This record gives sequence, C-alpha cells and structure tokens, in this order.
Amino acid sequence: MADKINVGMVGAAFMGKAHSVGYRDVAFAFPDVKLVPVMKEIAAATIEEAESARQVLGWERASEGWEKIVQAPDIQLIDVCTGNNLHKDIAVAAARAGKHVFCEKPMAMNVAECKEMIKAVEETGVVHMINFNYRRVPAVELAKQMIEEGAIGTPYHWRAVYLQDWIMDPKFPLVWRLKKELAGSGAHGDLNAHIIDLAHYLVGDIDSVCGLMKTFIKQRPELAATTGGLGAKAGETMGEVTVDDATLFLAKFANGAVGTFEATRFAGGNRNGNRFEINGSEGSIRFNLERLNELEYFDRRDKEGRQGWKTILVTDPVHPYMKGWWPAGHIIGWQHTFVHQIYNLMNGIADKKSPAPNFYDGLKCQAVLEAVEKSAETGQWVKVEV
Ligand code: SOE
Repeated sequence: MADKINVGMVGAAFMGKAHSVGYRDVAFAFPDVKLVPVMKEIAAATIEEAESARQVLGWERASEGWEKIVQAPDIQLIDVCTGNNLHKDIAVAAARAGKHVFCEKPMAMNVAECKEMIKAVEETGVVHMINFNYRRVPAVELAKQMIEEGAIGTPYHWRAVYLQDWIMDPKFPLVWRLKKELAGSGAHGDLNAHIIDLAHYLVGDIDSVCGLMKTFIKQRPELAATTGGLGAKAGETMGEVTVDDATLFLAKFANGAVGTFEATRFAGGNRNGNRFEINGSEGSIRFNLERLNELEYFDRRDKEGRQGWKTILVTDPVHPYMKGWWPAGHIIGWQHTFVHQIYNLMNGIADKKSPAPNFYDGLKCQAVLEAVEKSAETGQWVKVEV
C-alpha cells in the first residue's frame, strides 16, 4: 500500500469540485499510484461555503480564508483553485511553509507574479504543477505520441479555437471572471491559456504574436449570488465589464510553424468547444473536446484514391491512462482529466520531481498571454519574452 499525503484545498467552487474528483478517484482508477491523497481540509472565503463543500465533496475539515490552511502542520500539499488574483499569494505562502503546490490556470495575473512563484518553489524545493488538464485527455496524449513518432512530419499549421457561450445574455452578471482585478483577463486568460499550453505541448515554443481583444458587452448587472458551476444570479445595479469577451491572435512558432488562436465566450451554440487541428508535411491531426474520446488523423502517405480522415476511438487499454478505466469502447469524460493530472502529481511528489505542466510551463503560457495583450494595445507584432 502506497504512503499517504494530506491535501489542503483553497477554493470550493466549480474548480474545487473538479479537483476534488481527482483526489477522490485517483487510487480507485490507478492502484499503482505512488502516493494516496487524503482530502484533509478545504478552505473557502466563508466558513459556510467551506463547510457545505466539505460535506458534499468529502473533505475531512473545513476552514475560512487561506492564511491558516497554508500553515497547517499536518498538510503537505496545497491545491489552489481560487480566483486568479490569489494564486500568487497562496502559492508563495504555501511553498514558503514547505508545502507542494498544485495551482489552477492561468498561473497568475502576470509574468512578474509567475516569477515570484517560481522563486518561492525553487528556493524551497517543493514540487509544483499547473492544472492545464487538457494535456491529460487520452486523445491529446495520443496526438503527442503520434507527433513524436512522425505521424504528421514537420508541423506547418496550428489552428485552435476555444469557444464558449455562457455569458452571451447581456443580463448575465459580473462574476469574478469578468473583473480584471480578480481574473487578470477574460476569455484570454481563461480559455486561450489552455490552447496556448496545448500548442506549446504539441508544436513548440511561440516566438511572436499579433492579437486583438474585444469586449462586446461593456456593462452588466452586479452579481447577486453564484448558483453553482458557472451559474449566477443578477443584482439590481449595473457595473463595468473590465475584461475581454473575445481574444484572437496569430502566432509564429520558433520552429517555423504558424498558428491561429481564438478564445471567445460569445460563440453561440458552443458550450465548451476546445478544438485544434495541426497540419504537417506528412499528415494532419485534429481534436474536439466535445468528442473527447476521439482523435482524427489524416495520413498524406496513404495510397492515392484511398486518402481520407480516420477517427480513432481512444479507449483501448493501450491508450494513455485508459488502463485505469473501462474495457475498450467504454468512454470517459471531462472529469477524468483531473484524475489523470492528480495521478501525475502524486507520482511527481513521490519522485520529488515537478511533473509537466509545472510552473515553468505556466510562466511560458503567461508570457504569451501578456505579449498578446501588449500587441492588442499597440497593434504591433510582439516578441514573447520569458
Ligand atoms: C470556464 O470558462 C471554464 O470552466 C474554464 O475556467 C476552465 O479552465 C475550462 O476548462 C472550462 O471552462
């Protein structure tokens, strides 16, 4: 039986629930995991919120605020799933208290904060990881393997969109994700962050970018109450939207490939449309999160007259992570990506090695986010500087 590790989570909303599934199910799916997490304590802004999450999600203790939990002597790992404005303070305090840190994306509000976080984990030697969970979709991992095996040859194009539509109603209120001081940016940091990370993972480093950012609805009702998931109730008074509703950009990769990125919360009919296509000298690969058990592949080397896209159902036990789940064809879903992340995190902590995507990947992503913001302001191409 593997050793145990006590986890403290800060943040009890949508992402808190998603991460909790990871801790709850990891040893169930992967009995070979090197450390078994114990869901020791959950903290939230109010004790009522923390207590109700404790009961529903299955944590042992509940507490208020983040300052105490990061010092708790019986906790070895802090999971940060608060609003983005708190990531840096919590992660730095946790690392300085000798705790390993797992942090939601985007890593922080800006590059300077990411660097502070890196300094803290480097000086204390704790393990760190960022929750870019889409790397952990089996189909995405398969894409990575196939690219490494030469299935698409030299990559020419990266084409990615992350499309949502949950704030299209102008009466939808000003949740924290729509406030710059809490979120840093809007669709950009929330959604582009994911497809930037996937581009880094699957194609390579981004050298320079040219972007545009747009806010379609500039005023909304203030928030009256959150209602679970991404849901919220509107209040009476109006307030300013201070983030982008949509951000699009072009990118030049260091290896010569070119890319397009589009993140929006105004793509009606697209609930969670995280999609990409990569075209290379020998073939193409494409992925759509709303069909996450599938990977599409086109091989230019197939015989003339026999070419075409094929759809691989990525559920065989030989596919990444699938040995933990069901027999072939028994599909998995979004929450499983969190279990896979936690599996890697537990093994990383046991091996004393920060598993990718870690804070260095988080910083690289933030540098692209920031370069796009600068480009949108100036109307110029901007070089990505880490
Ligand atoms: C809301 O846009 C959201 O929950 C993001 O914050 C997540 O990172 C993404 O995975 C799904 O959508």
